[in-house]
Amino acid sequence: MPHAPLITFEGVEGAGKTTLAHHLAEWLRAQGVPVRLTREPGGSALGAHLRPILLREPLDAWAELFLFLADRRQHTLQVILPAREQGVWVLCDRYADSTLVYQGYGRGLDIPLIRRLNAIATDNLAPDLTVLLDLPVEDALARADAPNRFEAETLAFHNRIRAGYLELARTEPNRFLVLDGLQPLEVLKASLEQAVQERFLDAGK
Ligand code: Z5A
Repeated sequence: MPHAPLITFEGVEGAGKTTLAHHLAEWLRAQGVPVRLTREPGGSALGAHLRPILLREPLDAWAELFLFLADRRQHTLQVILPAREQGVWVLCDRYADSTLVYQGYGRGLDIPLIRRLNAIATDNLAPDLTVLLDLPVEDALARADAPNRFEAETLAFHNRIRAGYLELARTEPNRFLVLDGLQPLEVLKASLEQAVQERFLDAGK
């Protein structure tokens, strides 16, 4: 039996990832699809300890990278892989692409090295679909409900994040679904439902 899909949500802070991930979970459950909604950082028991450190404490860039990777490895092995093996779809608010763009494009750490470390942290697991909500960073940051230490970064930092995501999406057009995050929520929800219907639900009939 093929594994259940892993769908990840990415974008700058305040882009609307959490809102859309929750919507997709509800929409799938209403159709009888079993779903595990999770997030990074913080999706595992270890992650619950790491999340406040990662969002609040001043950290050296490499220390920050290693903590995000530790969170991902534990989350992948304890939560994501077991769910998929049981036929449960996994919807994850941020995953390995966040490390590539924030620690790579944002902090300037070595991107090929981050790819290799991500491969270890994810046990070579790649999302079946990545939903990228793209919009100008000024608009996204104005929406963010729960500010964290990344919000204090310069606009240039957040623009590197946006550009990094768009570059990743260009190199993997089949994996990424890029949505215009400035569109009204109802339009975004309908686009996502249609994409998931066509890519996974109709394909499985
Ligand atoms: N990070 C990292 O550096 N490296 C890594 O490997 C990982 C993460 C995994 C985690 O922050 C931080 O860790 C993150 C990157 C870094 N920081 N930054 N920047 P987080 O998990 O606490 O938060 P977040 O993921 O960055 O963002 P968020 O504030 O939770 O935003 P969001 O989930 O994208 O947006 P939202 O909560 O769904 O929506 C925000 C508000 O906008 C809300 O009131 C919505 O009702 C509203 N909204 C949403 N969509 C729309 C539309 N379309 N129109 C109008 N209003 C909307």
